[in-house]
Amino acid sequence: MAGQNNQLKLLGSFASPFVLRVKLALSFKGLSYEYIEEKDLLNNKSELLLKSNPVHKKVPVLIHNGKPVCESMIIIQYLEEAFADAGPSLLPSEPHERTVARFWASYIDEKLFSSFMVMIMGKTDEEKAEGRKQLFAAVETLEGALKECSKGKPFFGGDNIGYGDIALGGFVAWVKTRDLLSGLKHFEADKTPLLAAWLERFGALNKTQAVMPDVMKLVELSAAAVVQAFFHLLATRYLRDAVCAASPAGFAAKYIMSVEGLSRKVDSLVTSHKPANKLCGKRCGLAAGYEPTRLQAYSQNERTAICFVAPFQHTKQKVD
Ligand SMILES: N[C@@H](CCC(=O)N[C@@H](CS)C(=O)NCC(=O)O)C(=O)O
Repeated sequence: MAGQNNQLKLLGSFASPFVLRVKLALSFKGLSYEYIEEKDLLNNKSELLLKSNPVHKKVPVLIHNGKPVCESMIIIQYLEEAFADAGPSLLPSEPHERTVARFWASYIDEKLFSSFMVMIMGKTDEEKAEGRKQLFAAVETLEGALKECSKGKPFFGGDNIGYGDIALGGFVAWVKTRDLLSGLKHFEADKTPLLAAWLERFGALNKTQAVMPDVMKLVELSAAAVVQAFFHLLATRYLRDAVCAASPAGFAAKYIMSVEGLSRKVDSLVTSHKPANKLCGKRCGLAAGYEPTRLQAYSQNERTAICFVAPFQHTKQKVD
């Protein structure tokens, strides 16, 4: 445990896979720390973050006795060295095996994460499709890596969690979120059986569950981003008036729109509700408290419709 002379603080953001890596490592090593959430990472970084990571201005930052350490995998290496006696060792002691573990961790960032980002943030549908293709290719390569590193044992680190498990483990919550949103399995049991089993096994560990973010919160965050992007498309100048709140119940449900003038752009906003599931057309507004099972926003001008159907899927279609 970090004692009085070993004060640890972690600057983070709950949805960040990189922050999750550090939380996982601290959890497996049994180190206690103070967690400080960046409240508005994208628009208003805290003084402490700017001071602690002036180069990248990103989380995670680990502050050990006042000294900051930045970059998730560098933080893991630091924890290994500074707290060598705490918990299991995450890096193998044999130099070549150590290097192999570092190689795959860097592959996860360079190939897996970058193609994942293209898949969700790509500017065009083609770009996103290319991202998805590259992601699935990277996952297949990683299946081979797991086979090589684990040597038939459950984890990249063998019998215990290791450096590769932490590197990939940061993404577990987002893999599950994307599975829910897309209806796809990113680690498929028939194509990448080792990774599919790893995902379940890793996610089920107590020390993982202790720090894993709530997947439903990530789903809601994603759905809120989709809705915002859509309304940005439709009504850029009204975006600041559109408030999108997500339901804790599951489907990103309660859209409270105080959107004056949106009717000029969105011609109909149609919802159907539980339990009667009856269609009730509403112009430009959903009252707080609804739990829509289906939400459709339709724009004559843009000739597009976006449709959110519980649970968690959305489709965007051209309309005639
Ligand atoms: N390579 C970095 C990536 C860290 C990173 O991208 N952090 C994001 C949160 S997921 C961030 O702080 N973004 C703020 C920004 O881009 O301004 C690491 O491994 O720590």
